[in-house]
Amino acid sequence: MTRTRTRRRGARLRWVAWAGVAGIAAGAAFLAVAELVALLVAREASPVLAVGAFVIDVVPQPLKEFAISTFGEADKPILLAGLGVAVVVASAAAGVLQLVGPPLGLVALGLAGAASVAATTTRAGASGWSWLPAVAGAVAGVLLLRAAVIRLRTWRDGATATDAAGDDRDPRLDRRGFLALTGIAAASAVVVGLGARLATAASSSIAAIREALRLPGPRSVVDVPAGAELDVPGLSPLITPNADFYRVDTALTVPEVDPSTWRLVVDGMVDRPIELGFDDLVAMGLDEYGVTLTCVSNEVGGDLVGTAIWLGVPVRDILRLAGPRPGADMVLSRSVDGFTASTPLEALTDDDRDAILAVGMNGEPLPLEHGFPVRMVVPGLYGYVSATKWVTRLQVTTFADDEAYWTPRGYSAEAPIKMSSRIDTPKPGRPVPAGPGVIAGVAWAQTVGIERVEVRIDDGEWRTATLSTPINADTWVQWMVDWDAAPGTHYATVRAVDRNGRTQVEERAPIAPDGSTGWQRTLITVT
Ligand SMILES: Nc1nc2c(c(=O)[nH]1)N[C@H]1C(S)=C(S)[C@@H](COP(=O)(O)O)O[C@H]1N2
Ligand SMILES: [Mo]
Repeated sequence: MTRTRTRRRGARLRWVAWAGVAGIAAGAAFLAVAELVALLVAREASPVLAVGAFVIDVVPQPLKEFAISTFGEADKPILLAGLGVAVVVASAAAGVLQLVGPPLGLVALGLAGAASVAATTTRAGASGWSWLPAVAGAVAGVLLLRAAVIRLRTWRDGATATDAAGDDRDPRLDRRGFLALTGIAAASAVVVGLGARLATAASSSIAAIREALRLPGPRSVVDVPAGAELDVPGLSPLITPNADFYRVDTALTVPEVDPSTWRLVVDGMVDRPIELGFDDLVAMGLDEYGVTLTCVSNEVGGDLVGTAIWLGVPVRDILRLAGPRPGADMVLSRSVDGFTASTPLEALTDDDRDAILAVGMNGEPLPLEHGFPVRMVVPGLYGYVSATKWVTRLQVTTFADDEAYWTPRGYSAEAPIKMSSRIDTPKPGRPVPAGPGVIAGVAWAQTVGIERVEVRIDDGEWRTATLSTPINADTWVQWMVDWDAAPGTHYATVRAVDRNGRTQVEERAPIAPDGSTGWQRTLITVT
């Protein structure tokens, strides 16, 4: 008796497990068909990546910051792996639902399709066909799940019927049909796997293309003056090595852009829309520019800031070829992945501001994650309104007519970098020995330049720090003060004054909507 019940429960579990397998096969078919259709008609509309990108877009900025600080560069692979697990579990659940309560499994797949369509079509850079991959995938998934579970049910009914005499169907046929169907779905999943593999291979081939790329030497180099770098252990280097340069973007996978097919379109409110290739750009002549890039998400004391020697061509020279029309006041730069930035036209045409299209960074072609092959760099403007990586289009327009990626997400359409200063050493939580020591860090006020940095220990007098000789007004300076560290705990506070005589804002402001303010105050333990 007990044995029979156990066996029956075991048998029931077996059908549930097969239903789960059918669901996973249907999920795989969904993705396989969607990827295939995406490849053919709408490359940007891969549901997995679109849903991942959607998650990135809807996640609030503080959570993004948390992900970046916790997982670092692995934040995106972790998101993808999490999505993968969720897809498998949800697909299996849809299969079981379809077995025990049809058509709930089909409804679940339909809802997944609708969610994918929402993600792919609202994605920046969505084309007119962006809905198709998810719809085709959902249809394939629904048809497969329906057919598989019908076969599973007849297989089950046949196998469990006590009297099969009245049934002329051979349960083995349904079993075979079920396994064949799920097998085909599994084969489709292999197609997706192969596709992913190919994409990976393509990305490494872009890496190889970048490795092989030889940029012409610069016509002019950045003059790094003597005394530009202070020698203090723990102080940020004057030039941030590429490997240590902060990375911030919304790209789930690093876009793969081949310089030989890269085009830059300059259009919108211009007299002559133009199109340039990579060689055309390089042929305009490359010069070096020292610029400190800053992210609007940089908290006071944060590390989303770095200085590089960029190699590039002034944006004004390119805009001049197209001839911006009167009335235009903004350039909407667009990346291959749909990211956009709104930069005041005037900041790009100003002869006194070195806004560039950069192809090189610290003596190398741009690293892939920093925008290979071409990105914008504009001194004095936060990255999200100026530093478009993998840039392919400059649309001359107006702030009234167009808005960029971050504007509807709570950030200002225009955002000059706010002057700030940072203490690099001593670090909080790292006690220093009593006696003579050094407090040092960096300070920036792009386009204006730092005049003075002042440091206060506890409630003492403000003391003027020694500054490194600046490269130019667009790069940060290093600063240091000697101090005689008395045992105990102390607060060090830093503030900067720019060359216009303005003092760094003391009042604390959050990063949204246009950048943080406040003086960094750090706790130092002296033992
Ligand atoms: N295509 C693209 N470009 C982009 C972004 C992005 O999300 N996508 N983020 C911008 C932001 S917010 C910043 S701060 C800088 C960061 O550049 P980095 O990653 O090279 O340091 O890139 C800008 N360019
Ligand atoms: Mo940023």
